[in-house]
Amino acid sequence: MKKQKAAIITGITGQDGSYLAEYLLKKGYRVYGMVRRSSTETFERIHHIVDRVELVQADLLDQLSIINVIKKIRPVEIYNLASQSFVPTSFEQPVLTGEFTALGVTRMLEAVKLVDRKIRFYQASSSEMFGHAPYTPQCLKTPFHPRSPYGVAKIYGHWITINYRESYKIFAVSGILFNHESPRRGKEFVTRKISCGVAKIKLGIEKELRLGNLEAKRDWGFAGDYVEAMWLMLQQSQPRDYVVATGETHSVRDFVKKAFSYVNLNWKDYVVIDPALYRPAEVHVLKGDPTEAQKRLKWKPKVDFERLIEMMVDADLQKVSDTIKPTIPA
Ligand code: NAP
Ligand code: F7E
Repeated sequence: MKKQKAAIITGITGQDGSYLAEYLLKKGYRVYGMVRRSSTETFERIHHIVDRVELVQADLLDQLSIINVIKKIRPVEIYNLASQSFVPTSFEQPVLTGEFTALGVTRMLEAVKLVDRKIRFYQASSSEMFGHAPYTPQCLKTPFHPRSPYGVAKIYGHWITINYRESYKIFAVSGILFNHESPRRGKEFVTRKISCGVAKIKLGIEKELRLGNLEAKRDWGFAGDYVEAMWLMLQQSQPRDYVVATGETHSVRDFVKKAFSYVNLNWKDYVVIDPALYRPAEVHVLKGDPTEAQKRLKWKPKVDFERLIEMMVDADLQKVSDTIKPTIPA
């Protein structure tokens, strides 16, 4: 009988980790999720699969805990998705962001180097590394110009991954993923903030939605599609980095307009611009060139911009209406 492959996902409790865990379970992997200790459980996104994955405790800040987990599990693949991923927090906590998002990657790679150099390693790089990009669309050749401590930390993670590949012949690759969203997106990110806000306004719980810069443009895809690209990158014969994107860009204003009009509301009646939500340095336009991923990985996003918005608004309408349902006495 063929032995089941084991994979470790760091950040399994996050948006991408939850979709990737589902994807790898379907592929027949034994899935191990690395979780940090917390006083309350953060398993909301994986509650439906928690009995089919194994959770192991370690922290990106603690080298020995990572080595011990990898030694115990001996995975064939590691997906390093854990990080401090919210850009505004990186301005408030730049040092901690560097510890998690930059040095955390070195700790993971050092553990791979020490325990088993045959383990295949995926690093979650980001379009935020392009930041103030000199041209559009962005591809692997585009120079980096990050605009936040988060973007800077991700560049460190990106290059240390390449460095371990070149220095120690580890199959270590970076996926430079452009923004990807879903009903499981954290509520502080703009798309989910909008879908939650629209649902609450539609259901009469809130009267306004406060937002920052509506002119920023992003290349938004669906997280469920993007985890497939992560897996495909680790199945190739040669390690190589990829840009993963839809190749389309839309402004925050477009997203807002479509989300409100989907529930027959006019966004202008509800959106309030709050200058406090502007960033010290903004990334104005991002649009990725997914040609190489399409050609070599045969990867293509399935969910388009409109469908993504509808999916997120529908899910939040359902969640919000569940919370306001009157309780029927027994
Ligand atoms: P997310 O929802 O914010 O999840 C982050 C995960 O990291 C959570 O599971 C969190 O665990 C874990 N984590 C944070 N600090 C940790 C530590 N010290 N030790 C162990 N685990 C820790 O992020 P996401 O959207 O799924 O993104 C996944 C990865 O892709 C991140 O590295 C992100 O920077 C990167 N990325 C995301 C996008 C995007 O558009 N979503 C695009 C490009 C790159 P807790 O539950 O304990 O907080
Ligand atoms: O902001 C503008 C804001 O926080 C998008 C992370 O997953 O993707 C994400 O980073 C845009 C920015 O995502 C609000 O100024 C306006 O221009 O949803 P976001 P992000 O910063 O692009 C990359 C690829 C990652 O790697 C990151 O981990 O929207 N915006 N008004 C707002 N943004 C927020 N959050 N809240 C607002 O009220």
